Amino acid sequence: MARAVLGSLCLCWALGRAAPPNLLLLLMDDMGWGDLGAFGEPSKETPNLDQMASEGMLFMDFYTANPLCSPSRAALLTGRLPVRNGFYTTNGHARNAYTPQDIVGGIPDSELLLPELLKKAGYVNKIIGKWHLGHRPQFHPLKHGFDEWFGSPNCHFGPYDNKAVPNIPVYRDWEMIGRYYEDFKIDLKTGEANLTQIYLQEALDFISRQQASQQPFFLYWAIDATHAPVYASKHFLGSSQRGLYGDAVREIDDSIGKILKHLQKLGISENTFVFFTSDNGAALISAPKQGGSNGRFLCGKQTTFEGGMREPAIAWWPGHIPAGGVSHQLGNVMDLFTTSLSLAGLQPPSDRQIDGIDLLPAILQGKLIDRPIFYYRGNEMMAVRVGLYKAHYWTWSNSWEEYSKGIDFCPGQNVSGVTTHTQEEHTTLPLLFHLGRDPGEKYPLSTLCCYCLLSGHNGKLMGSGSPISKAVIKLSSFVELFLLCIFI
Ligand SMILES: [Ca+2]
Repeated sequence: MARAVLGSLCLCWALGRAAPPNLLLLLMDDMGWGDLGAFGEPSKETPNLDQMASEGMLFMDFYTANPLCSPSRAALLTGRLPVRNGFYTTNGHARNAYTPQDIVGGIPDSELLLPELLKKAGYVNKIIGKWHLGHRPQFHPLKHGFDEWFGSPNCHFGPYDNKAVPNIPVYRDWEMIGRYYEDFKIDLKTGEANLTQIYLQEALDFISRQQASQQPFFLYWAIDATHAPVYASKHFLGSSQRGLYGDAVREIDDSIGKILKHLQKLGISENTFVFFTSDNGAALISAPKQGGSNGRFLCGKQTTFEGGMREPAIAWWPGHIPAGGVSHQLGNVMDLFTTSLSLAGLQPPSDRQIDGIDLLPAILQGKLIDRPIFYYRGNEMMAVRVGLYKAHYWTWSNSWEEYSKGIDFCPGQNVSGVTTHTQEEHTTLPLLFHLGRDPGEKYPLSTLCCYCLLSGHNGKLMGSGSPISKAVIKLSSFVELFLLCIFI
């Protein structure tokens, strides 16, 4: 294999093309848009991430494909919406799908994951941390393109009764090497756990090995210290103004600083494309002790309001990405699939619909690519963003039944008629917001003046083709009509 890779690299050089860059994807778990100093978090406790942003490019309008761990990660690794890659359910309208340990499903064999495709360009692929795309043998990451794994198939929930419900396993490659709470301690009383340090060391070792072997690598660093129950190692406990959650963020920030410095020390920072983001918005249900901040955005994890879907995002590639850039390109975790393939000199698969786009024109040349953002919750497209307009076709936070039990995805953030506890359909007349003037989705634009106009444009609004193209036509038409209403 090494000979084959060297052969392909030599071919690249012979053709005058640079070798493909290493790919390092730093994926946080439940970290919110408002958790970084660079995004305005007041305690300014993320100096390394803030420096990464100042040396690279901040993405202010970057989204996940679903506000929950499993479908978000499936979308990232397949470049496809969860309704295409199978990570949705039909047993409850707008119910987000995920894969706890008592679920038997997982990523279908028919899906092509990013590491499977990167192998064609000679990449060595490693996942460190949380997989969450199924725990049965057929769903193992090494069956889906990864060459190495250190981490777990699930969240670090527990501790469980080791007879009826065993603790979550931790793997090194094919082998289960222990379990959370038993071999990999998490102290729920103090919040102490050494896991981020272990994940950091795994990353440093892998990067060193790949640099020594001169093989391009894809490292998917999917750590989970900011997912409840949040944890930090002893050195970081009590170090944050924000409590235990902030301690976890500080340790992650410190670790990312060490990883980036390691790339520089090895002399490969200019040949390593690094992207930092999160899988979904902060879990306000657990905040402030066990959850983060979504800044001024509405609600959090599980919802399709901005707080559930908009993610902190930073691209870093010294010598290639201009320092200090801020992009308002509408981006999505699915774009990391297509962008990574582009960096590797590969084409996305042509036998299926890919929803991610290549962000390199935005990252390297500052271009703005016109594209919509679809906000899915389970099997339902809840909202669409085009430009600065966001139209909700459905609104829902959670059920009255859940809410009455104290489960609140929007604590302290009730917006009448928006953060509803019944599923409200607005497909005939979407609830429209201008995210530039109203990023918190507090003030729906008046639709009354447009109603008669809309009812006279049913043919145009219905459009044809797929549900998604229909939705875009709907939103575009609606926005046009809305603007028309402003000026008449
Ligand atoms: Ca998550």
